[in-house]
Amino acid sequence: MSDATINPGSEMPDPSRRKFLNTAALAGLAGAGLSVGLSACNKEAPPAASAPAAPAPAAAPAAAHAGHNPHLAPGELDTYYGLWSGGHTGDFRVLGLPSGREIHRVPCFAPDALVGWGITNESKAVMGTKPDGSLKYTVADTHHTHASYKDGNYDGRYAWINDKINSRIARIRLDYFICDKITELPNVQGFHGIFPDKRDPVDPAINYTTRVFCGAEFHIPLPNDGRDLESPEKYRTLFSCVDAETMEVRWQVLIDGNCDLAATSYDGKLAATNQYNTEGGFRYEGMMSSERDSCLFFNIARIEQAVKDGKFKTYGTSKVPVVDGTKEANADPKTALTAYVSVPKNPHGVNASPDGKYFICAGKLSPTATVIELAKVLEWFDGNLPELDKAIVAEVEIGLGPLHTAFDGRGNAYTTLFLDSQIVKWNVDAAIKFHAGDKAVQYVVDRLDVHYQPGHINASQSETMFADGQWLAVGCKFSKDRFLPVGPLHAETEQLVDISGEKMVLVADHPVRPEPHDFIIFKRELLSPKQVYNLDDFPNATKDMKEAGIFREGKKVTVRITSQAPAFEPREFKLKVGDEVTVILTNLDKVEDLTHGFAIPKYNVNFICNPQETKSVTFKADKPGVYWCYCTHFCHALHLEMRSRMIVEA
Ligand code: CUK
Repeated sequence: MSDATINPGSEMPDPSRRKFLNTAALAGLAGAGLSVGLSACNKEAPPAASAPAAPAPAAAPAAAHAGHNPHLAPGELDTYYGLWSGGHTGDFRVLGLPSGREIHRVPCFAPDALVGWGITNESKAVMGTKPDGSLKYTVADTHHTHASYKDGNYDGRYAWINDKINSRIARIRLDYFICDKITELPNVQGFHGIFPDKRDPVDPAINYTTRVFCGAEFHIPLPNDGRDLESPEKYRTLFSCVDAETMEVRWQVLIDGNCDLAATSYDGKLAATNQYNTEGGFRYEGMMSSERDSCLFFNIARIEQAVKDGKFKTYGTSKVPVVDGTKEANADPKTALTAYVSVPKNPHGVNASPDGKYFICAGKLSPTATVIELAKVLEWFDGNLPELDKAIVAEVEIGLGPLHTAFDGRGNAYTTLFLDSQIVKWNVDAAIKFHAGDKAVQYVVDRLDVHYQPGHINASQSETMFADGQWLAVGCKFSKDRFLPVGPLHAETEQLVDISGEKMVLVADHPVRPEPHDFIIFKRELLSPKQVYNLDDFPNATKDMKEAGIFREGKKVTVRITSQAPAFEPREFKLKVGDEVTVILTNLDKVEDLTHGFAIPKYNVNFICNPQETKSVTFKADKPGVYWCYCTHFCHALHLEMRSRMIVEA
């Protein structure tokens, strides 16, 4: 077991505050400042006046290096994409960087009035419905978003995002920037960490993502059907593997403790989750009673072999195979499916370094970062490392409340310090040397004040083998005085930092609607989105406006409508009260950016149809009268005249 080591040479902002978090003092964690500091992520404690300390003076803002001006001239395009989670808006956002401009929002888990997500039949089929046809869920809480890989870089196929509230994973197609599949994970609650694999652990030809790993945070009785409510020892969590193509759950692992964030190795062999509640506590005092928790590693090839060999159980109505990854069942390294590396107190965040060598866990309640060498974890699985914790090659103090870590590809790590409201830049190799005993080594390179209480952090290409060390963004949970006041709900600040030099330079503040957590940033060349759909992709398309019209089978009525600026076809259609109506709209316009909307007053219908796209809605004609269906998306000089008269006869 390694003890945290202190770098005497590193500049610490306030040594007395740092002491507060020393292990002995942690018993008194209920102290207001600390519980508030930690609350932004867990949303438990109410913000108190003591929250962020008096704002420290901002780092010189306009001192960007030459060539690193984040401000683009009108018409200039960004050089990076940023894919952002939307938090409890339930959406997925696309930013351009370095400008920080929000370009797009992709609705996933929650309805969206612009797109008609949750209104159209196609989106409802993705979101999931109850037997009466209404949406199964209308709330969500997205935290983490990651994209598919090939050869250690993003390949532009997919992104995935989690919904913590209802344990769902959504896939976003990055050609059209639409959510095309959502899967609800069985027998888990609080699905939080998510990470795609980067290649297959066994087959070298599969050098791209085929699995997505999902960690569940909250422990519950298994199955959670009313049994074992007061038997805490029976509460469990599962780690799940979802197939990247089919989006079906391939397998799950029963574990000790819980899951928080997730990471995967570049060789495809390992996935991991940090664990902050190995105690299985129900309240925070219980969740933080141990001095150390874990970073739990999964041996993917062995797990899949165990599933093949039929060594699994199922729970409740789920048919997903669940293998046993508990400590007791995996004591022998040579057959173990899992390995529990110890990490100080309630760690948060586990991040893979771009050189493929290390996973780094941030301490959260411990002021440390723990560096775990993956080669040594594999050695343990091979029976060649007698003590698993010898895989820890550094455990060094970096500041108060470390949460997430990004990389620049030059050997440096950048970790958010939630309580210190700082980013600390530290050198991984130097930290390893320091930990090994060379106390003269300075591993802390730089510190930067951010505004305020940072959570996630990421750098350009940081989660690939091609980290380019140019830009870094940090999601600050409190923004207080950074923007014009707009009442009690503040925006969050996504701050942009130039990391191309030795010193970090804060270059911009961007307000974002609450509240994104995680994001990735990558070069724009890695994506090639399409701007116009293909009519043939939609089996229900009306390919010619001559095929438009009303088709009746008893009370079931199908209205095939086409749009071509500035007219819908047909220009009017007649229904009878009691009809079950399906309107199928095909946008025949081929011009890029020529989107139409389709709204029906009083019928709660509005959705958009992009060029060459087809969408449908189904409703009951229950109100007699005249209803002007109109185009909601500005399309033409005669946009206001673009209507179709829906007549409902009594
Ligand atoms: S968690 Cu929120 S700041 Cu959900 Cu990724 Cu760490």
